[in-house]
Parts: sequence; structure tokens; C-alpha cells
Amino acid sequence: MANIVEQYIEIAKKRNPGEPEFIQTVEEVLTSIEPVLEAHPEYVEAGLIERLIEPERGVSFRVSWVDDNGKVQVNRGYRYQFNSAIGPYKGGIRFAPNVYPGIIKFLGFEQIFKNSLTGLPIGGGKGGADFDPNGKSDAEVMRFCQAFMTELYRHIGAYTDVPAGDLGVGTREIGYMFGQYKRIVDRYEGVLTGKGLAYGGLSGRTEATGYGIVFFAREMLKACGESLEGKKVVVSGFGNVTWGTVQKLNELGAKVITISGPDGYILDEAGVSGEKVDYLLELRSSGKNICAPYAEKFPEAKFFPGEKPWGVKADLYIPCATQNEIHLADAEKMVANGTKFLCEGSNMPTTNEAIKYLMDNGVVVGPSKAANAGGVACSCIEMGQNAGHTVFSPAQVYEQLETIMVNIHKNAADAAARYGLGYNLVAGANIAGFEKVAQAMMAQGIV
Ligand code: 2IT
Repeated sequence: MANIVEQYIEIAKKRNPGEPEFIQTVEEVLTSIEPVLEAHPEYVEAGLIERLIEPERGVSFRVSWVDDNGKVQVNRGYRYQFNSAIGPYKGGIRFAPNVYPGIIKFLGFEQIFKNSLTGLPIGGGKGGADFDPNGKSDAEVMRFCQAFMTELYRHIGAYTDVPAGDLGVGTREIGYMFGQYKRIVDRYEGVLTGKGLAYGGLSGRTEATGYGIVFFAREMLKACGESLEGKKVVVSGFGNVTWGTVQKLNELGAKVITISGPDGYILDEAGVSGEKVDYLLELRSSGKNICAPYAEKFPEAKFFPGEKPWGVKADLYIPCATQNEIHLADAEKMVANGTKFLCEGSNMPTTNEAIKYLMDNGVVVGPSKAANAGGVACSCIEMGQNAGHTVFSPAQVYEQLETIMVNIHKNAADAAARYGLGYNLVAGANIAGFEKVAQAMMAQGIV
């Protein structure tokens, strides 16, 4: 069976040259589901894996717009609709200068299993553009979003494909894209999630991802007889995900000692809490660097320009910035510092060799596709809210989110145990996410 998994990885490499991020996630997932393929030769027979690693559809399109100086700008937009076996394609849109098919495909592929893990009826997809929102005026962002949607609208719909935000796409961008979609199709429908509260958005969607990550981390610690109370936590990033994570960690009695931005990281042994979290929010919306101003305002904090926080000793690490933030050398530092837990907040923040090293050295790793699934789970609740022409209260949302995260942890842990893998959340999440998609694909024939 190892042989057949290698063959699939070779197919993925051949079909997707120059896309290492996509190959990285394919290798990670397929290696974990090997025992499932052994138990289900009919999956191999049905070409299920060859179909799974090939997006059902992918579009690339020109996005032309005019900047504030009257100059024509051209970007490239994408939407990869990866798998619709269990529901409409669902996944965010990322605006960042480094966006190319390898990034969108890695995110879309991850999304298949993440969405399945939520237990909700959503398939996997992802989109984006190589557009850098940093330094753009509000009017430029609006024109870009409108131009992007003028092409994307024909590929999406409340029952077809429901995008949301990701890096570089927040409530403002979703608002502009939603307005343009509605203008074109002349129909009010829940085609995007992460909308503003005034027009169909879900209470709590903004912090859902971060809150969910902390619920997941709490379950990891609980399974090992520990709690978050008094734990020192190293967190990276400073966006939505970091903000929600920091808030919930503080609420549950943990101490956040770092945050990071493109300019470096902040070490604040007194804890990032209270007015400091509010200040983070202010800095985030300013579009500027965050660490230098933070250290200026709170002089007890130390600023380490150009560095990452992985060498700081902590009980728990929660990377929340972007993919591949943690390499083997960082994992070695964590192990040397005696940590026992890493809970991934951002998508695929850890390289495969770093994950292996951590796990080989007894660190419990909570994989992102399980730990950060609270965001997309709340997106699906937003879809339900829109389809039901209703509004859910924050309490209704938080309660569902917590239950979903507890279930994801349990299902991942159980799946690994069923295959004799012990408490292995990385393999368990891949297996549990895969099982449902595989059953649906088998039932639906060769499509
Ligand atoms: O990575 C993710 O799960 C997201 N960016 C959110 C996707 C969504 O559809 O809410």
C-alpha cells in the first residue's frame, strides 16, 4: 500500500509541477490515510485517490482595475473547486502577493478534509488573487473587489460554491464583493460568508476561528491530563485568527507571551491581555507593522526585529500567521525547551519534517485542518442562517462552535485509535475527514 500511496504522490507531482505547497499537503494527507486504503481496497479500485487529488474545476482569470493615479493594474484571480461530494464548495479567498495556483490548491485540498471534519455539509474549495491589499486606498480595494467579482460571480452561488475570507480578505472586502455579486445577479442570497452583521453576517464569525482553536487546544491538553490554566503560550501573527485566539486564551486562564508581525515578534512576559489586545485590534486595522508600535506603547514588552518567536520557552505554541512558519530548526528549539503541545492555528504552518520531528519527540500536534475548522463551521452556520431567513444570537453560535470543536477533537482521536495509531491527531484528523468524503464519493459513482 505504501507503494500505491507513493504512486499517487508521483501523479500529483507530475500534474502540478512547481507547486510545492500543494504537494506538501498531498503527501501529508495520503501518508496518513494509507491504513484506510489498506482496509478499503475498493477505494483504490474506484480510482478514488486519483480523483481526490485532482480539483473538480479550477479557473484562472484576469482582474483589471484602475488605481488612484488612473493607472491600469492587472492581477490574476483564481478559484479552485476541489471537491463537492458532501456539499457545495466552501472555502476562503486569499489576497496576497504570493498567491499562485500552488497556494490555492494546497488550501483547497486542506479545505476538503477540514470541512468534512466539522460534520457539516460543505465541500472544499479556495480562491484568491495575487493582489496586495497593503497600502491600497479604500477606493482601490473596492474597485479591485468589484473587478474580481465581475468574473467570479459566474462560478459561484449559494448552492454551488460559497467563498469567504482568508488572509487579506476581511469584512470590508467581503462587503464589496457581496455588493457586486448582488448587483450582477439581482438576487439576495448567502453566496459569501463572513458578511457584516447588518446584511446577513453571523454574530461571532470574526472570532470563531480563534475561539475554536483554543477549544481544540483545551481538548488536547485535557486528553493529556492538563489544563490551559496558567500555561504560557507563544502565539504568532496579529490578524483575526490571532486576535480571537488571544482573547479566548486569556478568558480560559492561559498567558499569551508573544505575538508577531512582518517586522518581528514581541515578547511580553506580563501577558498580552486587556488594553493590549484592544491596541492590537487598532494596529491591525491600520495596515501598519505591529511590533514596533506595541513595544513603544508598552515598554515592558521586548521587540525582536526580523525574528520569529519559536525559540521562546512555552508550554504551548499556536502559530496563527501563515503556511510554513515552523521549520525543522524551530521544532528542534521547541523540543529542547521541553514543550509538549503545538496547536496549529494558521493553515499548514508546520513543514512535514518539523511535524515528524515534534511527534517523534513526544510533542502532541493539533493539525490546522482540525484546530482551525471553527471558522468554516461558523461559515456554514451563516449559510444556514441566510437560507432560513433568520438571525442567530451570539450565544447560539458560541454553543454550537464549542460542541463542534469538542466533536472534531474526539472524532480525530477516535479515528487514530481505531487504526491502532495511539493519540495521533495528525493522522486521526486526516482519516476522520477522509472517511466521510470517501463514503460520499463511493455512493455517487465515478464522477
Ligand atoms: O481556512 C479557512 O478555513 C478559511 N479561510 C475560512 C473558510 C470559510 O469558508 O469560512
